[in-house]
Amino acid sequence: MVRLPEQWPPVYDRTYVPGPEERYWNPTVETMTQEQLQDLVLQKLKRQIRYVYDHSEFYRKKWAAVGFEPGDLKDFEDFERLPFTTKQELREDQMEHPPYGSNLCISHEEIFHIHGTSGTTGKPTVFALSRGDWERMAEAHARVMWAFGLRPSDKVFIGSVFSLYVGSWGALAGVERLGAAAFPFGAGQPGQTEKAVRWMWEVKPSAFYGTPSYALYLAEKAKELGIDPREFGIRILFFSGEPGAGVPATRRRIESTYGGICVDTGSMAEMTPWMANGECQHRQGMHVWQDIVYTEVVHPETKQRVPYGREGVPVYTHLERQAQPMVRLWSGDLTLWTNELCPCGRPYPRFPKGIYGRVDDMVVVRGVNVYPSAVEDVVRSIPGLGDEFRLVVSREGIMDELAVQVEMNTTAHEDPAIAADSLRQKLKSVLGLSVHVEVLPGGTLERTEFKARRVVDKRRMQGAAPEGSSGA
Ligand code: 8LE
Repeated sequence: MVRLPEQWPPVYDRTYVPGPEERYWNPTVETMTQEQLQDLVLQKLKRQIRYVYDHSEFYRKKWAAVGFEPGDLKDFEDFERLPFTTKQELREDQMEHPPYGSNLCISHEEIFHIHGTSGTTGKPTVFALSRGDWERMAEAHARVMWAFGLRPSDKVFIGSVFSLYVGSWGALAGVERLGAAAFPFGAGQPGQTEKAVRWMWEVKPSAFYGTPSYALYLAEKAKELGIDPREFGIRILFFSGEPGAGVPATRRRIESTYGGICVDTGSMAEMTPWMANGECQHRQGMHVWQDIVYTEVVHPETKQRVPYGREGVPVYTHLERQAQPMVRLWSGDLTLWTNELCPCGRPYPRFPKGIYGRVDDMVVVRGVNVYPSAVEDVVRSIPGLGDEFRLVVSREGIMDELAVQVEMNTTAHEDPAIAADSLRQKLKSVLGLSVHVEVLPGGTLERTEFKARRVVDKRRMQGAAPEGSSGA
């Protein structure tokens, strides 16, 4: 039986940093067997659930509907009786009980940080954190960052939007806790990408955090300014926010462009700043750091946990959060999980193919489910093609048509017709669909400093109901 510290939530020694040669930040947990880990997770889960029950009106109400009380929680199956929580539900609750909702488990005086979403997909959601939450999430970030190779000697350029993007704040707190130098540069202001290139060239950061789309755009800008991104000297680029770092062809492009390793991390803003998912330096897919955030992968329809080796929707539960804990938060994403051990030896399950994307981003064309990330993998595996692309879905008569718009790489010498042909054939074999390919000159499609939106579904504009799916 693994012994948990007496306190819940745990209190970590803020001054502790392992020696640079140490493999693990928290060897006690990271070298457990899978059985020991399960045991630890269950103990933490019981305490988190008891805490939530005692402090959150939101969950007490939800759980009363299924007749659940914390004493009922003996094993993971008991836990699976609890209803899911959706983003929509949290939003509605915050509208009814502004601004934090009825899931605020601490007093207003105890709030240490307030964050929120930018509200691109609806009304913004507010997140409150206690001081202890902030410290624990910084610790969690530092632990995952250590696993992918970040050390106190590193200089980390944070090239993502601050203000309402929690990912940037989590990265900053983690870098500070780990003892590396943080350069919280941000992104998204007019002219900032050009400035980023100049600052990076000047300061020579050894690590970069942002979105994969932005890293590719930044590299393009650097080349326009006559700078080879390899000259920045970056050895680790880590990402969250969208698929990309887990898409093999994108990973290869980022690595060959910058000369550093590309690392995938990330879950959802509601879960972060805790880093729930993140790769180690072996980069065999994101580890699901179960003792930080308990993650289940469940079948989108039956809503039952799927066995390892199967695909499903990640569902997240905090294990160390006081202010606004999430219990069984439905992500609406799709992934595949495995518990085959990674060469790093950590006991955590993994998402070996990353997170494919939101179920909402998936388009159904002639009965085939198409994720933009699958198209991305094909586009970026063709050398003559640029990094940017769009999926345009329309309806011709009663038939759905998928067109993929791509750009020629500005420095490529390939014949556009040959590149288009090769793309058409590869898409056909990967998606099982005939796709119309449109090759555009380099620089035609809009770039993003944040997360890319690459699907244009004209069926919606045409008033036809697309075959599609939605999350819970
Ligand atoms: C594939 C986790 C964070 C703060 O970086 C973030 O982007 O949170 P946000 O804005 O709530 O967006 C969450 C969504 O981004 C997820 O549901 C998923 O669709 C996508 N996402 C985040 N990280 C990844 C990702 N998709 N791979 C990732 N590594």
